[in-house]
Amino acid sequence: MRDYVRPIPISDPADLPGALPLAGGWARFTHAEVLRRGRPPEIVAVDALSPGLLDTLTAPRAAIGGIDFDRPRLMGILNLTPDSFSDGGQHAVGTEALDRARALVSEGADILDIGGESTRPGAQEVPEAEEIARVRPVIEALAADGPSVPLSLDTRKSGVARAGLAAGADWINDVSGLRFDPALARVAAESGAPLVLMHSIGTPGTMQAAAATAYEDVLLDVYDALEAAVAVAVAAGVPRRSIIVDPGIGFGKTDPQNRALLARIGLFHGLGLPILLGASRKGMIGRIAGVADASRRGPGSAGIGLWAVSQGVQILRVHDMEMHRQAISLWQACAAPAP
Ligand code: HH2
Repeated sequence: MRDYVRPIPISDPADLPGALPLAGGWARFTHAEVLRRGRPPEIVAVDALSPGLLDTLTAPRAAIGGIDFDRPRLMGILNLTPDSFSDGGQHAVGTEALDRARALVSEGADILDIGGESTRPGAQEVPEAEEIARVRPVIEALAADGPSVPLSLDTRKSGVARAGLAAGADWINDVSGLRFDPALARVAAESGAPLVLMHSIGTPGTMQAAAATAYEDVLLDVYDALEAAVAVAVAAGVPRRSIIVDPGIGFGKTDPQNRALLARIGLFHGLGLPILLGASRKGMIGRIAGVADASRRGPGSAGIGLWAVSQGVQILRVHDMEMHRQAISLWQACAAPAP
């Protein structure tokens, strides 16, 4: 039976004997939790782990497209959709979208994520030509005259990715983890674009109904699925060092399943790649914190964001940029006080 090893991150300033850096970043670990299907977790000290695994868990993650991971990074969401769950229709018009992009970067965005198809639960697929028509003008304008941060294109479709990259997009963000359109891997390979592989099941239309029965152990199943998606991308020619993984909060997961993933999100450091988390304004925050209006879920989103940073997660995909930038900068100032 396979062992899954989760480093137990520490953000305390104490000089703990034997503590190792987690993914070369701001958190450290002295112990790990060994998880096995159907068995209780076992806690082991780092010296019980194999040298190869320790290398994977401790090595600094390679910089991707000019972004290094010695500090937490923020990806600002720019939805060019009339129907996104939290900000639908607000930024769909050209100049408004550009203003919003500039505001996100001035408030702290390291990367912009541009999307022309809502993937909220129940959303309908957008035809490729329409998705291209939504994203291309904004990408062209941002590439020509926008803030100088990488532009990520949130799409499941190889045709949209190809058009977006030609217009000036830098990264591809695929919420289907290469399940929707396997040709997307070749587009990433040929262009050299960094590729975010997110875990999801089914389609936005079917995923929530499937969640209840989809997993034997949600954490370990999502880990296996992301590992397999990374292998598919690498086999298609995408360099491993340009892949980012994301457990896909809310994509075919119930609230208890989302919480199981968030609680032990550090397990994904075992893949040896940067981790991205997109929990911003999602339904779970509304249900747990009692906030029906998605646009008012910034504080709950930042709460999850700080938890993720404490677990060594490298990139947060967020709507409320200023709130996250402030929260993270103060978290860091407390965790690593000036000498
Ligand atoms: N979530 C959404 C869209 N894209 N990409 C990644 N990598 N991770 C995520 O969690 C993720 C994502 C859904 O959120 P949003 O863009 O705000 O809404 P919508 O899909 O309705 O446009």
